[in-house]
Amino acid sequence: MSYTRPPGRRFPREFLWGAATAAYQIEGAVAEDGRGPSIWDTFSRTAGKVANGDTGDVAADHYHRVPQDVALMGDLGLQAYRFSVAWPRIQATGSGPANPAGLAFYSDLVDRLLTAGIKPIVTLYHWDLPQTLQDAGGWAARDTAHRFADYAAIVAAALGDRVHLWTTFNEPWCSAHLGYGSGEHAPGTPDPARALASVHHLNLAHGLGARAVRGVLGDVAPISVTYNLQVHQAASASPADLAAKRKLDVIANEVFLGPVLEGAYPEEVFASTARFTDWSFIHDGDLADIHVPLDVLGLNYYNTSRVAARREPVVVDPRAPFVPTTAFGCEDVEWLEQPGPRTEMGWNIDSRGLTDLLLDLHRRFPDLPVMITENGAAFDDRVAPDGVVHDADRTAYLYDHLDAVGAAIDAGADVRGYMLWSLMDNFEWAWGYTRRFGIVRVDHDTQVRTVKDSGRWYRELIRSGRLPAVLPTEVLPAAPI
Ligand code: PNW
Repeated sequence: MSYTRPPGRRFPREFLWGAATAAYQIEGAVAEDGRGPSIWDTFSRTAGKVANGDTGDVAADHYHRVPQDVALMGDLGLQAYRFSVAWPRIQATGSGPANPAGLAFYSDLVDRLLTAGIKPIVTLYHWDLPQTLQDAGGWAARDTAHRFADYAAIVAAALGDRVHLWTTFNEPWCSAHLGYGSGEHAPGTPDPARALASVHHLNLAHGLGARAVRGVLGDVAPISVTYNLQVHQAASASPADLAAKRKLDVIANEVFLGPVLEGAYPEEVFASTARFTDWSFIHDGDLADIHVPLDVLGLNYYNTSRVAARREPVVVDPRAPFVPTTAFGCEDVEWLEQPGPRTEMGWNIDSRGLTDLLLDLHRRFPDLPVMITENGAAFDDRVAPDGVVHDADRTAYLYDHLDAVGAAIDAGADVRGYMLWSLMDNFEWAWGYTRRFGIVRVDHDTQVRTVKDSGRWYRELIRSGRLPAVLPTEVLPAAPI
């Protein structure tokens, strides 16, 4: 008798299955127990910045619901939970002595997770900069990097070896490029010179923060950083379109990957941004500080984009006012419409892009394991009369992307885990509460949590460790009637 392996993908035994959130998006309780204001409190209270004027004042009220939320994670069978620590809970103004109530909140959360058999994955910075530090220049000011290192040491000392994996930063691209480029995120003031200074100071803060954590916990402390690497697909293989892709890769990805993983900025970026800055904020010794060995690279993946060189020559008047954009110095590049289906964010769905990205990273950094620290989708969830959310489109998105992760693993990529975005519906930044990413529905009026169909499907996947060869028809999107 021969044994036939069941079709589908079996993930490695040690593969870590989890879900992710971020402090400002779920906690609420923004003025409790000594928390100071952050740039997102300020931004969300500024008219016109967030849909419906929504704020994180209450969010999913997680601050008051830790026991039940951890129980929910246990019910879902999560093996890991990725959350962020709110800096303004630890230091209300971003410097000075630690606030014991803030530390106690996260220490209690970590203990409860461990008791439930869930590994804590801690992000030190998920965008909620103390407002006092913003008033002193924010990430455009070098001092903020030193303040971050002090804060990182405080949290490391308090949570210590109970943490499975430390992440210094979540998506510094968003802090610099959305915060000071497009202005869609806090602080929301487009200024390319400050954006590029922020890029460098975020890199510096990563290096100093990683060193601070290891200074407290020893070199054994596992450290990562999370990037939302942008996948730019060239519209053709012409030299002009490939050059356009490279130019965007440099300004979006290489300005982080280069210094952090290779110890140098890509040379091209100095020329493409010369109009905005001379990069004199890079001091002697900074690159050595930034380039610390990492244990894991965190990757957030949602979609791809399609790019080309503009056909007509572009003449830029250096005295013209800055047009808000995240692609500094890329006026000669154009974005094309991606074909295919989209999520409620308007983002295209392209799971193949994830396999390709993981394999590219594996070829380039063969010794650096990767963790998917976010992946998921917003859809227009409808609640059935029985209270259930039949979110087959979300399940299909998750299925396709996990299949893409499995394909990359089978082809040799070292992927250690998958943190689904998100555990629960939450404050989706500039979109407020109008976009839902959760596998658990949160009623934003009553705070009642309801596991969606996708959550039940994910629990079964975790239990079996195996992705079936085809998505069972009962969880496929219902055909339009
Ligand atoms: C990430 N973009 O944000 C964040 O890490 C999460 O906090 C967030 O909720 C999630 O993705 C879904 O949006 C992003 O404009 C926000 O390209 C905006 C962009 C990318 C990522």
